Amino acid sequence: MTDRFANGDKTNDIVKNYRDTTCNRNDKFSRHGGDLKGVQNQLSYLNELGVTTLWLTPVNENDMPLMNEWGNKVAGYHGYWFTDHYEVDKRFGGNEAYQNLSKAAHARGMKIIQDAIYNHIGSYHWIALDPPSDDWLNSSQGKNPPHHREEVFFDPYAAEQDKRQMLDGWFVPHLPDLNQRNRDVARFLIQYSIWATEEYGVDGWRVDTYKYNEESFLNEINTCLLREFPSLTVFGESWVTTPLANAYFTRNNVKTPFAHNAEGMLDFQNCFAMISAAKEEAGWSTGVVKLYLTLAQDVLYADPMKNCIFLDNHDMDRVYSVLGEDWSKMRMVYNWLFTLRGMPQLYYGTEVLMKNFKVNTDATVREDFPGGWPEDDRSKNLFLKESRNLLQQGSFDYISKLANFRKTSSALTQGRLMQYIPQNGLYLYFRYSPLQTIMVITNAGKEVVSPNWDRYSERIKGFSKARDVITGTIIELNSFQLKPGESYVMELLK
Ligand SMILES: [Ca+2]
Ligand SMILES: [Ca+2]
Repeated sequence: MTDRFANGDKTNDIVKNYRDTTCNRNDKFSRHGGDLKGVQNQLSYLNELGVTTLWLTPVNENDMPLMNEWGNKVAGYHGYWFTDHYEVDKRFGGNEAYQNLSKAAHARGMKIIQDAIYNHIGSYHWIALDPPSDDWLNSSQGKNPPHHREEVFFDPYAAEQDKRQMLDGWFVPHLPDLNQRNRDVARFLIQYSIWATEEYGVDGWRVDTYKYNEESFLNEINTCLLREFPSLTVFGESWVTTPLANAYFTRNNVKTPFAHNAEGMLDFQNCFAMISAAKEEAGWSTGVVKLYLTLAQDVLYADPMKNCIFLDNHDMDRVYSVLGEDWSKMRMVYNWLFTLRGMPQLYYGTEVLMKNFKVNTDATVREDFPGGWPEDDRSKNLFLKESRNLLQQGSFDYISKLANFRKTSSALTQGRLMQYIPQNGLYLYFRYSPLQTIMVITNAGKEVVSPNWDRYSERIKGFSKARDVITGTIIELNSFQLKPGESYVMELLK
C-alpha cells in the first residue's frame, strides 16, 4: 500500500491542482505521503526478506475529493478510485516514478504485479463526468448495490434478476460501474491493460473485484493479454464463501454453463482454513482438520498451484492480532504459507508483526510502516535490524529463511503435495519432487507426540533423518518428538 509504506519524496505529498490537497499522517483517512520512490528505496529490505515480486495497491491516478464513507471523510490514498487510467497518481511520483521502480525491481530480478480494476471507476473519472455515450456506465446508480452473492453465477436455480444486480449494481454511489457489454468500454480496458503491461514491464495482474465483472469480458481481456504476453500471470480477487465459488472464477473441473479462463484466484478459503488451523482446537471439521478438508477440495481446480495464498491483506484484520499475538501460532501459519500449493503473498508489515483489527474501517490495518518517513524516529525504524525487538527480528528472520529457501526448492516450487488425515491435532503434509522431499509437520494437539512413521511410509521410505530448514539442525526421525504448538518445515535426508 504505497501511501502507507515509505515516503521517498516529500515534494509530491501535496499536488496543488488535485481535488484533494490534504496530507496528514495524524488522520488515518487522509493521505500520508508514501510514494513509489519510497518503495524503490526499500528494495534491499524486501530482497533480504526473500520477496521476489511486488504487488502494489493501484498506482493509477485517484484525483477525487475527500469522500464520505461510513461517516468519515476519506481520501483515495488506497488507489482504488481511478480517475485516469493513463496517469499514475502524481502523489506517488507519476508515470516516471513507476517506470523507475519497475526498472529497479527488474534489475534485481524482482517482478511487478499491477492491481487492475475493470469493474468500476471513481466518480470524477472523465468517463463518469463526460461519458462518450449513455451506455458506458451501468445505470442502477447505487440504488441497487451488488448483493455480493457469487452463487448466482453457478447456482442452477438462480434468477436472472439476481445475476444482473450482481453485475450492474454500483458498489457505492462514488464508484460508477462500467458497462463492459459496450464494445468501446471493453476495448478501452483491453487497450489500456496491454499498453500498461508493455509500458511499465508489468509481469502480472491482480484483478480486483473479479466477481462483479461481465463474465465474457473477463475471458476476453485475459485472452488478449496472454496473446500479447504469453508469460504474464493473471489472478482474480473475489472474497467468496466456498472453495467451489473460488474455483468457479478460474480454470476448473466443474461443468457450468460458463467457463472462466483466469489462471488462478486469490485463495480466501485457504486463508480462512490456515487461520482456523492455527487458532481452533482440532475437531471433526475444525482446526487443522479444516485445512485438511479445504485442501481436499482442490479437486475443483484445473491447477491449484496457480492460486495466490495469503494470511491477511489490506481488507482484513492483521494476522498477528487474529492469532492473539502468539508466536507459536505465527510459526505454524508462516510454515503453511510458504510451503503449501500456490504463490505466497505477504502483506506489508506482517513480517515485523504489525498488528490491529479493523474497527469500523480498513484504515486501522493500513498504518504507516514504522520508519518509512524521513521524520520517523530512527530507534523505531523497523527497516533497520537494530531497531527491531527480539520478536520482530525473529519473525523477519523466520520469513527470510523460508522465503529464500523456497526460491531454490524444487519440491516447493514444482513438487506435488500429499497430506495425511490429521490425528489428535498432529498434521503432516509433504511436498516432493524427484530431487527433494519436504515434510511440514505440526502438533496442534495437547500432548507431546512421537509420530508413528510407519503410517507415513509412502513418503518417508528411504529417509532416516531430516534437516530443519530454519535452524539447519539435523534430527533422527526415530527419536523425534513434538511438543504441543510446535511446527516444522523439514527436508528429508537419507
Ligand atoms: Ca511523498
Ligand atoms: Ca459490475
